[in-house]
Amino acid sequence: PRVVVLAGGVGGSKFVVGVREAARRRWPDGEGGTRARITVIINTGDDLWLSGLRLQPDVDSMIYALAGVNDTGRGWGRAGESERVAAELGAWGAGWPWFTLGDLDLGAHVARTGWLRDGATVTEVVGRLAGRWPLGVRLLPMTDSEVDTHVTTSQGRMHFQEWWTRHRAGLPAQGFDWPGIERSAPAPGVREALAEADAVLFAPSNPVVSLGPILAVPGIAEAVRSSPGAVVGVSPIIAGAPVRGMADACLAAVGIPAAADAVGRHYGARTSGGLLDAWVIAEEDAALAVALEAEGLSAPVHPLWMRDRDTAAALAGAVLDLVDEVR
Ligand code: GDP
Ligand code: FO1
Ligand code: CA
Repeated sequence: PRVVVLAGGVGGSKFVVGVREAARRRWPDGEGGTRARITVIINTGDDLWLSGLRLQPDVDSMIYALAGVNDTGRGWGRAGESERVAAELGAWGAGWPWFTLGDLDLGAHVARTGWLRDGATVTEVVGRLAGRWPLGVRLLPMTDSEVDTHVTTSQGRMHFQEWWTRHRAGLPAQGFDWPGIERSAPAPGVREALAEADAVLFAPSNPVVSLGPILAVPGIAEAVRSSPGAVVGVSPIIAGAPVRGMADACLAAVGIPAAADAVGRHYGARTSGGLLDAWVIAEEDAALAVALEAEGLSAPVHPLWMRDRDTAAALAGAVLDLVDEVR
C-alpha cells in the first residue's frame, strides 16, 4: 500500500511518527519495518534565509522527529542542543536576537546551504538530509521553488518567522502570501505520489500556514482531488482551540473560526468539489459531526490527542481503518 501524508512541522511529525508505527503493525515486512510506502509532502513555506543560511523549519522538525533526535519539550530543534555559535552571532549583531540557531541545528543549515550553492535542488537537498537516518518514509518538499510565507500586519509586511517567533503571532494579521507561488510547480514526485496513492492523509497541521501553502502550489490540490486514494484529514483543532501553538491566530486572519467543523468545511468534501472523503474530529467535538455529515462530509469521531508514539499510532491506525471504509 502507498500512503501519502501532507504535513507541517510539529503536529505533522507527531502524526507521521504514528503513521509509520501503525504501518509497521498493519503491514510488517518481517524486518521491523513496513511493506507500506509512506511519502510525506512537507511544507516549505516556513523556510527563510538568515545570516546567509537557508533554514527549513518544517523539514528539519520532520527529520529530527522521525530520527528521534528532536527536542520534544521545546517542540523544535535538536535534543541536547547547545548555543555557542548563537551567542557569537549575537555578539556580532548578526541574525535575529529572537531567533536562536542551535549548534547541532546549524550543521544542517550549513550542509543545506552548501548543497544549494553547489546547484542541488531543494528536493535533492531534502533527500540528502533525510538520508542521514533510516527514517522509514520518503520525504518530498512541496516544491523546489522558494515561496517563503509573508504576513501582512498593522505594523507592515514581514516574514512569517518574524511574526510567529518575535511577535508570537500577537500582531493582528490581515493575511498571508507566498510570493511567486502561483508560478511554482509541485516538486518532482509529488504529483506521481498522489496519482498512485491508496491513501492521502492530511496531518493535523496548521491549515493556513502548513497545509495552506502545500495546497496553494499549482497542481497539488487538483492532484489530491483526482487521487485514486481515499483522502482523510485529521483536525488540528480540538474543542475550539489548537492543541498547542498559535494556529487560531492564523485562522482568524483568514476568517475561519477556530473550530473543527469550520476547518473541515474549509478543505471541503470531495463529493462537492472539495478535497476530503473523511474529516476525523475529536470526541470533544462529536456534536459537530451531524451537520458535517448532512453536508456530505463523513466526520468520524476519535481521540485526537497525540501524547506519545502509542497514542499517535492509535490515531493513525484508526485513520488507516477509515481508508478501507471510505474507498
Ligand atoms: P508546525 O509547522 O510546527 O506549526 O506544526 P504543524 O503545522 O504540523 O502542526 C501544528 C498544529 O498541530 C497545531 O496547530 C495543533 O493544532 C496541532 N497539534 C499538535 N499536537 C496535536 C495533537 O496531539 N493532536 C491534534 N489533533 N493536533 C495536534
Ligand atoms: N521557534 C521559536 O519559538 N524560537 C526560536 O528561536 C526558533 C528558532 C528556530 C530555528 C530553526 C528552526 O528550524 C526552527 C526554529 N523555531 C524557533 C521554530 C519555528 O519558528 C516555528 O515554530 C515553525 O516554523 C512553525 O512551524
Ligand atoms: Ca510550520
